Amino acid sequence: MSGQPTRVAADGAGEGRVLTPPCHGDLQTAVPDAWTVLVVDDHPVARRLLEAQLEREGYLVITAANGREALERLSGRFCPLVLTDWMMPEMDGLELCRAIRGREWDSYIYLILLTARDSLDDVLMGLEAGADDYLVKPVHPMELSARLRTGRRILALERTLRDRNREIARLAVTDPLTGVYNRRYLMENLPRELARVRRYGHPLGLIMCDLDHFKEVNDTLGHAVGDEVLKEFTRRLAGQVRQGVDWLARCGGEEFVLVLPETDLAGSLAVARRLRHLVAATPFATTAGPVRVTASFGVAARPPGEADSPDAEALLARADACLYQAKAAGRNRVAGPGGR
Ligand code: GH3
Ligand code: MG
Ligand code: MG
Repeated sequence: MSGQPTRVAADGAGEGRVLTPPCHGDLQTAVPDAWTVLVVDDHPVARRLLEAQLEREGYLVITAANGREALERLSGRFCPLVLTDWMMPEMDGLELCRAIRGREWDSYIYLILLTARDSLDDVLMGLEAGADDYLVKPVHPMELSARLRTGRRILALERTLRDRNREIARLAVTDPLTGVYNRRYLMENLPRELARVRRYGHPLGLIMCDLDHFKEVNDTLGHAVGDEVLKEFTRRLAGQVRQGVDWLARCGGEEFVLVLPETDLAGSLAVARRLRHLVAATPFATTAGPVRVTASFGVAARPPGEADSPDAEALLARADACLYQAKAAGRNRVAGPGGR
């Protein structure tokens, strides 16, 4: 492994990989993926020595001459490891520790105080201020190296936990079969979307759709093929929505809701007609061969302005009533308010 820094991910560590500590006696081994260290010291010589050592070990090093400068650097570029002196003008290392702990960051910042102050009181005060580790100057390069490695181990662990929590949160609002949002997400987020558009007097469209005679697909071709049809159905729908604006939720077995913020009734009806065509026009490719599928669509919208402000339940009920009309009128069609 070369001592040169490798590519750095946005948060300063190597693409979310978990770092494994090197084996014993290997303390000078280069950092596997470049991690960024912010070195804070008011003494230019001390700063340069630390910088040289850490760069030799493969770290990407950023420097600052006091706490205030360090905070500036951190707000410009997130840095997971901070190695700071205590005694500095303008803002000392203790204040820096407190300031860092008092803010929200992208992820955890591992803080090491490196200072000439060596009394027990100092150590306790430093750790109390939020430092994760406390080193007394002069520190042996091998010890500094090992302490930073401890920091990386903790940061890697924190990152793994954060990724898992994110994944759990994502799974809690996702339908496992189709990958679109589930009913829980719909019921939590539709009121939020409605509150937002109401505040600005904007419209919001809702399309409820249901596959026609889907039970027959299951009965004749089997449940697994039915699943394939459901997946292809959501793929076709999802391919038509505006990325990052519209969203699709599965709210029942073969029933889906498409939420179209900033879209009025006419626009929502146009989208529904396009989707109906997109489903009916081309058979679905399945492992049992091509299957002809149609779906029915019920459309409702919150109009722009203040006049009509249905809540989520009311809007869903309107779309559902229209869907029922589309089914009753023969399926494979779109129905809106007033039979449009
Ligand atoms: P309609 O045109 O009136 O909507 O008729 P339909 O047959 O589509 O509606 P019905 O409500 O009678 O049947 C829905 C079927 O959807 C029955 C159920 O087994 C099936 N279904 C629900 N969830 C799933 C699923 O996850 N996978 C599969 N393969 N089938 C499902
Ligand atoms: Mg100093
Ligand atoms: Mg159905």
